[in-house]
Order: sequence, then structure tokens, then C-alpha cells
Amino acid sequence: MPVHNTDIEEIFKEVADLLELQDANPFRVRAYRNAARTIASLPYSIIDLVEKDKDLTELPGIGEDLADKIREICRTGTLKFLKKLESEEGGSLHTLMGIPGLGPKKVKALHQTLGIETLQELAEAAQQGKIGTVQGFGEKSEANILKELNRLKERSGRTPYPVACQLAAPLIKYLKQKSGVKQIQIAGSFRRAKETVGDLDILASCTRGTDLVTYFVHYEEVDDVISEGKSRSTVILKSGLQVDLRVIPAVSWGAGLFYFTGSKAHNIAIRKLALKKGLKVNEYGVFKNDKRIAGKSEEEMYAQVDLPYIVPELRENRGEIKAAAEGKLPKLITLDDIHGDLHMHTKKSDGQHSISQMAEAAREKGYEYIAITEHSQHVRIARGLDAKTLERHIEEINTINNQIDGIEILKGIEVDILEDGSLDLPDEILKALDIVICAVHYLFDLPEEQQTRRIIKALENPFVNILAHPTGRVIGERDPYQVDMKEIMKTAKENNAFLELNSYPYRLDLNDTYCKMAKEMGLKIAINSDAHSIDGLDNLSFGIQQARRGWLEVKDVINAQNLESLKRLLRKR
Ligand code: DGT
Ligand code: CA
Ligand code: CA
Repeated sequence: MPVHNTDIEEIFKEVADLLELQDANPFRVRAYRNAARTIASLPYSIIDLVEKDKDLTELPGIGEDLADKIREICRTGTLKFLKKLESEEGGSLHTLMGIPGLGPKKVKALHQTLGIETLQELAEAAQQGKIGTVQGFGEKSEANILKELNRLKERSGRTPYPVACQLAAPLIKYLKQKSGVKQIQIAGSFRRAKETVGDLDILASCTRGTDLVTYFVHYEEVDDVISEGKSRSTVILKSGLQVDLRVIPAVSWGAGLFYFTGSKAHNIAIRKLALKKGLKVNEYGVFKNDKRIAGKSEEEMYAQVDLPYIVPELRENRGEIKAAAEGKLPKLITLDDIHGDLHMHTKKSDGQHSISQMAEAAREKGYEYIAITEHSQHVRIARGLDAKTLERHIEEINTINNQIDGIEILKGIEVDILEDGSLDLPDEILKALDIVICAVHYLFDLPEEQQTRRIIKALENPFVNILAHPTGRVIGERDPYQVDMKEIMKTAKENNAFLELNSYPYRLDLNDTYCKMAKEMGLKIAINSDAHSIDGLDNLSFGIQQARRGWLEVKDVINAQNLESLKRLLRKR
């Protein structure tokens, strides 16, 4: 991980906090704070100076000692001096200073009178009404601490993308209703379509004299206004989601959009390119000798560093800049490229609609084919099918296929991978199906080697086509199981099998980096909805977003092929 200016800023701020708590010389404390501020506001990455062996003491407020420390952080990512401070008595107290209203004096008072060192202890003391008894605190400050603690807890969790969508849509609508607003767009991780967002970053441009900030903070879902300036504001919605609004001039629209879309790593890399050409890039534009030469659109920003436009989903500094420079950017898959959906459930197991209802809804979407893939017998709560029921189910699909026009229904199953890697249904019946998806639904916590072997064995079954939700993670709920994904991908490729990108927005499994890894290995992916109802088919769009973040193109996705090609891909030997 490269060290960013903000990492150094954080470390120096923490040092300053800890020194202040130890009653260190105030000049020394201030030196660290000033250095943190200097570094944070540099328009370039300090690690570049270090790599080029430049004299850091030329920076304002940086002497020999701080220069050494900066070099140490750039080299190792950490600072021994900070570790030392943290290991001393009261070394965790600075975390309490993250609570608004708790400065060093108050933190020390709480430590000395109540022995409070952690946020947990602070919360307990506040709940028990002990804080109000400490000199310098009252009932009001106690209530305030509780409120801030709750907010911290809510905010520490990231918001899943679909939830962010639901919260953002009415807010954007509200903002657009204000007269004088010319442009509104969400930037940040939301625009990059990350599976979870830390906060929303909304950009606006307005005609002169429009007071959008005041209008923004009066949005009815606003719970708390954190800051309110002339052209920017931060609020917390009742849901706990933080929203940053920035009003930017129209001449800088592209530059602002570029800057606040991030990612930070992408921005820094682009700024580095610009620096080489003697240009300066910031949120207001591209500048040559203090003259703005671009900034209205993102396209013209990229053009200044000799690059084509790079779509937000790729802006993670994972090779997109090199690819752009070489004219090798992927032509990312879109929802329109999808020919069918290969993973869905009906009333037969735990879904809500019938086979024909699902097929008709899919046809409405313009799909050429779907696969009906019920659970197998092991999944009792989902009323999984045994071999006998599956046989009748196959007959039923045959009948419906003869009745329905304009879409082909593939006969499939989502068969359970048992503990030893064998499958929950015999080969004789799997053989009769068009498509076999295998999946792990229990024993998530096997050791890595055992879990990997289990899945590999399933993929070696000659009738298996797809491994569903390959890591089993559920966002915000369940960690991925421990597996050697490289080995699994290798096995899939060798056996003409494929991995799924499950589009259920709390799964999105494979994730973006694994998608890219699969692509680089030449392993194809199935982007499936795993729908349990007609509405569930729409989840495919979340999977497409993740696939785009994972660089996938039409050629990498089996259900972006027509029926004939798909059938060839499913015919294993
Ligand atoms: P999130 O909110 O954690 O899901 O992630 P982002 O990417 O939305 O990050 P956020 O909200 O902190 O900032 C929005 C964008 O602003 C970020 O993607 C890039 C830009 N940005 C923020 N801080 C910095 C910085 O220190 N340097 C640079 N170059 N860009 C920054
Ligand atoms: Ca954000
Ligand atoms: Ca933000």
C-alpha cells in the first residue's frame, strides 16, 4: 500500500493528541499539528518527494526531525515514535478525543477521576450517569457524549449501495426542485458504484445568489447539521448516513466531479501524470502557470494528461491509467449485453412465483433464455428437491417450454456441496439437466485447506457448470469463507466450469477484485440474479455494476452470449 499524505496527517495528528495528553511542551504539540496541516494541503503526494530524495525541510514547518519521521512513514507505513506513545500509560486516550466536545483537558479529567480509557468505558460511564458528576461536566455534556457515541456507532458501519440509492433518490429530487440549481450529481464511492458507501458526496452548480446550503440543511430527513458554510455543508440523515454537499462553479464542474469522484488513489496517480507535464490538478481545474486550461468537463481534464475518459467504476488505480494510456481500456459490460439469467428460484423451492411467471417476466426484459435452478434436498428450509421431485420438475419445465414462445427455459439445479465435496444429488439425475450450479450452504467455517478441497472436488464433477456465490460472504453480516480462490479458479478453468457473480446486492459475490482476477486467468463468469421473485430479477443491475468494477467485458460473461454459444459453453465434454 502506498502511503498517502492523509496517512501522514493522521499519524502526526495522533502524535500531537498523545503529546498534549502527556502535557508535553505546547510548541512541540503545535509543531506536529502544523506539519499535519501542511502535508494535508500539499497539492502533490509527499511520497514522490521522498522517492526522489528531495529535501523535505524546504516544506514550511518541517525540520530535520519531522523530515526523518516522514521518511520513516513513507518507508514503513507506520511511525515507531507513535507506537511508543501508544504503549505508554493513557496511550489509547486519543480515541476519546474523537468525540466532539472532548478536548485533552476533559479526557484527562475523565481518565483521572473515572479511569476511562476506551470508548466502551466512556459509553458505560455515560449510561450509568457517572460523567455528570465529574468536575467540568454536567448532565448536558453527558447527554451530548451519549449522542455522539451513538452517532459514531451508526457511522462506523458503511451503507450498502442499494440502501444508499434509496436514501439518495428523494434527496436528489428535493435538491433539484430548488430554483437556480443548474446541475446536481452524486460523486464519491457511490458514483464508482462501490458495494458500500461511507458517505454521499453531492455536487451542485447553481446560478449566482442561490442559497442551496440553507435549503439543503432544511431537508426533512436531516437529523443533524455537522457543518454549514457558504458553499459546502455536511449533515447526518435520520438513517445515520452522512451527506456532504459542495456547490462548485460551473467552470470547474468537470474538475470538481473528477476530484470528488475519486478514488483518492486514482486522483493522486492522475495528479502525478499532470505534474510530469508541468501541470497542476486540483478540484478547480487543470492549471498551467496558474492559468486554468481545463476543468469544465472530465473529458477535457483527462485529455490534458493525454488520456481518454475513464469511467468512474474503473477509477481505483488498479491499472486503469496504464490501460488508458495504451488504448487498452476494457469495453465494460452493460445490462443491455445480457442475454439471460442462469440462477433463479420458483415456488417449487423457496421462490414466490411460478416457472411460467418467471419466464414471462424474463421475456419482458428481452432475455433469450433463463435457467430455473431450485435448491437440492439438503436445504430443507428451502424445500430443496430430491431426485424424484427433480425428475417431475424436469418434465414440468419441458411442458412449459413447449407452451411458451420467445424464451427458452433451461432445466437446472442449485445443488448443495456436501461436507466432503460430493454433491447432494446423484450424477444420473444431474446428467438430465441443461445446467448444474453447485453451492456451499453450510459449514462455512471449515479451515481454508479443507474448504478449498471441498469446493475443488465439487468443481471436478463432470456435470457441474457453475459455482454459485463462490466466497459465501453476506455484506455486513457474514465474512467470506476461507478458501484459496486462485486454486478454485484454476480448477474451474481446467474443468470448463464457471464462477458466478451473484447479483443479490448483499452478496455481490464474486467481488470486483476476484472478477478481475478471473478475467486475467481467462475464466468466464455468469452474472446471475439468484431471484426468488419477479422483482428479484432486477438485481442483475447490481451485479453488472460489480462486474464493471471488475473490468468484465461481453467476452468474459457466459450469459452475455446468445443461446447457441451458451449451450456450447455448457456442454462440458
Ligand atoms: P467512502 O465515502 O468511504 O465510500 O469513499 P469515497 O471515495 O466517497 O471517499 P470520501 O467521501 O472520503 O471522498 C470523496 C472523494 O473525494 C474521494 O473519492 C476522493 C476525494 N478526496 C477526498 N479526500 C482526498 C484527499 O485527501 N486527496 C485526494 N486526492 N482526494 C481526496
Ligand atoms: Ca463518500
Ligand atoms: Ca465525503
